[in-house]
Amino acid sequence: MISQRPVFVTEPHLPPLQEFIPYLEKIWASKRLTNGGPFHEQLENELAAYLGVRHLSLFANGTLALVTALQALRIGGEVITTPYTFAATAHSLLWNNIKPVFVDIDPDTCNLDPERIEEAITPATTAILPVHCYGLPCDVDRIQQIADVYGLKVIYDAAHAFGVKKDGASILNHGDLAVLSFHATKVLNTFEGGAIVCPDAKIKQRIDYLKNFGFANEVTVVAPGINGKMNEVCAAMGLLQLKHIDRALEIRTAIHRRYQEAFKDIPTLRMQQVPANLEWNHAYCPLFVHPDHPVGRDELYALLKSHQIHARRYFYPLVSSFPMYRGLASAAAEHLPNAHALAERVICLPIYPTLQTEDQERLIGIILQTAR
Ligand code: T4K
Repeated sequence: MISQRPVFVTEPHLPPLQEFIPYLEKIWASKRLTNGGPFHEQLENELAAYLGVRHLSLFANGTLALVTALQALRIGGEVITTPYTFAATAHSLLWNNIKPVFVDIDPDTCNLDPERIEEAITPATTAILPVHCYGLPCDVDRIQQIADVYGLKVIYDAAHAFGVKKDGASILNHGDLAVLSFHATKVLNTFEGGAIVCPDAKIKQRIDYLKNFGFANEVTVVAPGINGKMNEVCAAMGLLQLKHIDRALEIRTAIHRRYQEAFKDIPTLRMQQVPANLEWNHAYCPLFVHPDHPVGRDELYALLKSHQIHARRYFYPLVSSFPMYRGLASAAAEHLPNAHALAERVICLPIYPTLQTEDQERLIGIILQTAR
């Protein structure tokens, strides 16, 4: 009998519970729950070493990290960003009273198209906030060139880009700052969590103050900071996850390869090309359904749902279509043709380490049926 258990776009990776208990016992014994405890410090060090970055500052979630990264660099005015992302990217700008300026994406990478950035720069532009969408890197060299010419800061929303390397080097070292998410749905999760990757100790210091109400010491408050701290339970979870991450990444790769193999001969179903010099994390598995495919994207989404397979249309609708953004001149559909086309075609297929092969084969079979 064919299984009909529900399958979601993702499922959090959870190491065996008994491996987590010793961490909890330590927290119970020390009564150190938050405010930069020992697990917090250990995770900052271990993550920096694992990722190949100089410094990072842990956060309660990726959104607070984004908001704080903008504060840390004193960004204001206008910031160029992508509409093809999760709401948090642009929302972090509004929370800082910054005007988002949407620029179209490259249809192959789904990332900000560098060739469209310069025309969006005005005297009010202070920074670029690109997203390494699905964990596939932006054109970091071209973006840095533009930023250097115009004197702009670059903050990468690297929420999807945990562990991604190009030519053997971490993609997280690009830009002035890069922001990670460790949300339950991410490649490495701490239940909720995030981090800012910092190039030097000085900016990390400022960020550490900002995430702790601006306290520099017991009696000195240097900025109107926020409470963005990661607690000890989440930090402990991160330490345990690090022990399992390499295996989890291997399984993701194998799952992605099975999808690629299954759809490779169907011209109306496209998956992204992964450059040979890239160590990708397979954070998501977007499939692009061409308008000539016998079954439309939304029909396919509904068909999968009827089989208890809950794929997701990341990122539809575009952020630029949300009510708080659609009045902006840069949100007009005619400026964002590639982003609109991809948002209409994309469906993200389930990919996570505990995805059962039989479930993956079942959903591949349903999709293949639509091609006949
Ligand atoms: N920048 C970018 C580019 C991002 O993608 C995100 C977050 C951020 C910034 C902000 O980072 P955080 O502040 O979140 O750290 C999910 C996530 O909530 C969100 O973190 C993520 N991006 C976004 C792409 O996806 P939803 O609304 O799709 O989540 P939800 O609750 O529908 O979860 C999706 C599926 O995952 C569920 O159908 C089942 C499964 N799931 C989810 C959760 C939360 C579980 O099995 N267990 C769980 O605990 O946004």
